[in-house]
Amino acid sequence: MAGKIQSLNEEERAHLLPLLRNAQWVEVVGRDAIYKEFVFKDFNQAFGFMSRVALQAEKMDHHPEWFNVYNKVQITLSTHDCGGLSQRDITLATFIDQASLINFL
Ligand code: H2B
Repeated sequence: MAGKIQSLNEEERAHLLPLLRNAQWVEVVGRDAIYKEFVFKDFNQAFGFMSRVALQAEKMDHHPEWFNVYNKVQITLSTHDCGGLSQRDITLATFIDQASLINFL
């Protein structure tokens, strides 16, 4: 493992959490994590999205907690190695938001 991953500090949170909220990510109650629900046209689009996210997650060695039924994908991001939100969650959330738009280009 490449060094101990740090939880986001107060300054980083003050800056980043409003931006994430603007992008429809919400803070999970009772846990240092963020959550967002994605709805696609059908299962094919949802699973295409999940495939892109899965490849990126594996590349980053940072994995989402997620749940899929048909066209809906619910995602929770947190860093188990630090017991809360880290920069890796922000990086993955940014990728996920980009990946979710591909069907609409
Ligand atoms: N994913 C997430 N979301 N948080 C982690 O702390 C994490 C991970 N750690 N994927 C990685 C794998 C770690 O367990 C392995 C051993 O590198």
